[in-house]
Amino acid sequence: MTNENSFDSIHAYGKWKSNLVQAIEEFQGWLDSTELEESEQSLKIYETLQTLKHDRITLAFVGEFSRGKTELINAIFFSQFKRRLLPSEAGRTTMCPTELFYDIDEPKPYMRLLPIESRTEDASITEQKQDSVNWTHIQLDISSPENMASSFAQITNTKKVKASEAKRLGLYDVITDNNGTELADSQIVEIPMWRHALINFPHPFLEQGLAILDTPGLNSLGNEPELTINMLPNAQAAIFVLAADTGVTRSDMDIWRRHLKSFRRNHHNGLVIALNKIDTLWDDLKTDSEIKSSIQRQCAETAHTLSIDAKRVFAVSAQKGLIGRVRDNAKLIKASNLNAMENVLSNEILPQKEQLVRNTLITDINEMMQESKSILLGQFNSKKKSIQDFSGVGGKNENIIQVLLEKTRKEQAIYHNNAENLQSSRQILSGQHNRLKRIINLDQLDKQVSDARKLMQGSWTTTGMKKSMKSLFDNISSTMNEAAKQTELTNRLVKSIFNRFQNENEDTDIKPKLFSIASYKQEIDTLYQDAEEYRTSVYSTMTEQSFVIKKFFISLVSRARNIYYQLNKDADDWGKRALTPLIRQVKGHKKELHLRLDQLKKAGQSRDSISERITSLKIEAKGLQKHIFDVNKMLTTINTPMPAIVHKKKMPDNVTAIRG
Ligand SMILES: Nc1nc2c(ncn2[C@@H]2O[C@H](COP(=O)(O)OP(=O)(O)OP(=O)(O)O)[C@@H](O)[C@H]2O)c(=O)[nH]1
Ligand SMILES: [Mg+2]
Repeated sequence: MTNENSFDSIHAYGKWKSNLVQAIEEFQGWLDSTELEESEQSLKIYETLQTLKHDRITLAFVGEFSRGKTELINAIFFSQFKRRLLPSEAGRTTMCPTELFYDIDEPKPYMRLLPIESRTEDASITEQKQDSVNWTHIQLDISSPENMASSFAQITNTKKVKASEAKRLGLYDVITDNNGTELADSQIVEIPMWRHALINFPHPFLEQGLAILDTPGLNSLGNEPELTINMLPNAQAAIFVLAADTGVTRSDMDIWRRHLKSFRRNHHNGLVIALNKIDTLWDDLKTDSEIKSSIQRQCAETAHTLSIDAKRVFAVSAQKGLIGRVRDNAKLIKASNLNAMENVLSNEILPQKEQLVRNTLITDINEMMQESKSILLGQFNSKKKSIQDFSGVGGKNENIIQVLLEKTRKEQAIYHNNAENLQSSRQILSGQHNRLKRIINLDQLDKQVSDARKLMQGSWTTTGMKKSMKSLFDNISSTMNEAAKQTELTNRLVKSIFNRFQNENEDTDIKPKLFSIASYKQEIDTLYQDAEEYRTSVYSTMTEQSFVIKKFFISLVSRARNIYYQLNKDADDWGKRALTPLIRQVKGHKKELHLRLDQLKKAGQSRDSISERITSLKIEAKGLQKHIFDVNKMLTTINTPMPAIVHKKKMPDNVTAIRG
């Protein structure tokens, strides 16, 4: 493979992730062997492992038709097949959004196609993905690139239907011919055969968790709101593809304004501009430096038009890159400049993704490991204390045992007191937490949603309908603000409970895990902006009202519900676990003290049992030490960042002039 180096970091990311999975699986077994395991913890670990294993990094290719999006995908990812794998031709080619990924639950390569007629159904594409019966399933023969290419050709299929059918499917509101005359309902138009394509493919990058989203040009984004509202915003990175032979046209600008500006707002570094087809500027009658400056000029103009940093614009040739890689022609590969763009993508997206995984998944596991470790450390210290006490008793008189008994009983009384305090704190916390749960209650949200739907359906004007859309999202946002305030109060209470515990038990050092609502609030804020964009879009004004309402609920409202659902679930989990570290600590101590007391009593009766006891305490302490050593190792693994990829080669410019 000639393009191996550019995406080295995908392998590094895959390796990092599989180390995490391994350490977390080890932790699962470890918890079992230490008898510290609790059902809530096991569930959380199971969920984390599932999320990690299924986690994907999505890279979306967006742009007007025929700019070379699919050709870029062929060149970047599939050149090792020594042919053009995905259909890329002049004119409109890709007719439906196409996702390429690796399905770890179903490793047999397949392509699934969702019929265009599903647009009239209530289920979103995300929901449709859960139910494979609605999709046309095609097994892929990966032993033959020719067979694969012919299967992939189906993505370009169209069919002829009456204009009335195209309207029913919400593909058009008004259909006109080239002269702008409206077509009669009975006239025939061409529409895509499929609504969405899924390709499961064991490509090394896809196996590491990369997913590619190829989108068709020509307003397909506007036609499938779910693409704009769900799939694109959820991608980690996007490549906006322009072509040097056309320059930035009005329809390119339209796509940029409507779909990519908001993407850039939420993804900072995740957006790259590919100024493709630079080979069309290669001119045998010009010198290399003349060509280079003309490419540079076009890049600068593009950056200026889009108001974007010129460093984000990469002048590339997908076609020459593909040919170069297929034929192992190093000069052509260099001239295509694909490496430069690939390096930026792989160097910027993956570290961001790593950070995200770290913040969302690893934090919880890290806390669980730290908490279990601190319990074992407590047990270890207590064993050490007992060993010291017993060793001190040796051949001395009864009094010492009495003193130790007295001391242990006192400690026991303190812990008894702690347990009672904790019980009453638990009740107060539960009151506060219930208040939070009442605010984010899903039934309440469902009622708001159903009221809004009735209002919208009953509304006579587009303005009335849009007003109801806004007021629903205003309500959702203000509920989130209220929830944020209540969370703050609950967190304050948890902190004070932990502080008090710390003051009463000097040798413990457990930090509280606070609940943060920030990420849900951020998601709702983004959704609010997306809803505003949808509400004010040309699509929602131009398309038939019932279709606009349907899409609004399927795409945007269901997303809000998902965020609320997740928030409820996470708040519940947290509520159950907030005081668990303290409760476990108290329980552990209680058990330990009970044991010590028992042994002291026995020691008072027989001298022999003392040395036996010291021996078994030493064995137990050693066992604990081993457990602590193991969990430390797991902690190191999960906290080790993904190694930075050092590129051996000099990073190429984002402009190249050498011709192939
Ligand atoms: N000269 C030249 N032609 C290219 C380049 N990249 C793509 N093309 C050609 O441009 C045409 C369109 O390419 P596609 O990859 O199908 O474009 P697309 O953006 O995927 O188009 P849709 O699928 O219709 O949205 C094809 O004939 C490609 O061979 C390039 O770098 N240079
Ligand atoms: Mg295409």
